[in-house]
Amino acid sequence: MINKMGLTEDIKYVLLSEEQIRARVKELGAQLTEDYRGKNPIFLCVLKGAVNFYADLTRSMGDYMEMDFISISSYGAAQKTSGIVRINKDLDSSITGRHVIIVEDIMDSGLTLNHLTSVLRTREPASLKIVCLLDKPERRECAITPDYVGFVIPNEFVVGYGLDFAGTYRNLPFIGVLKPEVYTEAK
Ligand code: PRP
Ligand code: 7HP
Repeated sequence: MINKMGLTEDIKYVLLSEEQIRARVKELGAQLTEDYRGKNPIFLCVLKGAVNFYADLTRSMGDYMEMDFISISSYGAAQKTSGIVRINKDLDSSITGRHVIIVEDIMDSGLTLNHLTSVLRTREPASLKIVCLLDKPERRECAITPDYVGFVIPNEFVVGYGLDFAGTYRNLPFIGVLKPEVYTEAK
């Protein structure tokens, strides 16, 4: 249950401001432009959390590229990633022989991306890399690291800029930490 007090009133503090995010996403876009120059990569958006990052990152790519989208969900208990991923909407394009960059909002336990990359590798892309806006390495439960990271963050539950709590807060333009009373049951 969410005890909503108001979209911005529910936020304890801003971890990453709009300006910080904008500047870092531009840097990542410039880096990816250099690294993939002439390779016509496919940027793969993992719905839904990555949408805002994806829209900004792809617009800072200064060379040819293609877009595709995948919708996945985890099997298992509601709040806990199981690592077994169900594909709700698969890619439209073939990635065989293509350079693929998976765009994600956050790597937490790493189980989701661990599973997704093993599924995508069976399709034999020329290369497969991960760019994550946020990395929470303290929470990692498997041996995976993103190839490109926007920000390494502490072990706090964050929302905004695509990240949600129970489907809410994705539209916040910054990334913030929720007040505990928002998600703690009232006694
Ligand atoms: C979030 C996020 C990653 C995953 C990271 O997705 O977008 O896919 O959790 O967690 P992990 O590293 O512990 O596996 P979520 O299942 O919340 O779906 P969403 O993108 O639709 O918000
Ligand atoms: C998933 C997720 N979604 C929103 N905020 C976080 O801190 C998260 N970690 N893993």
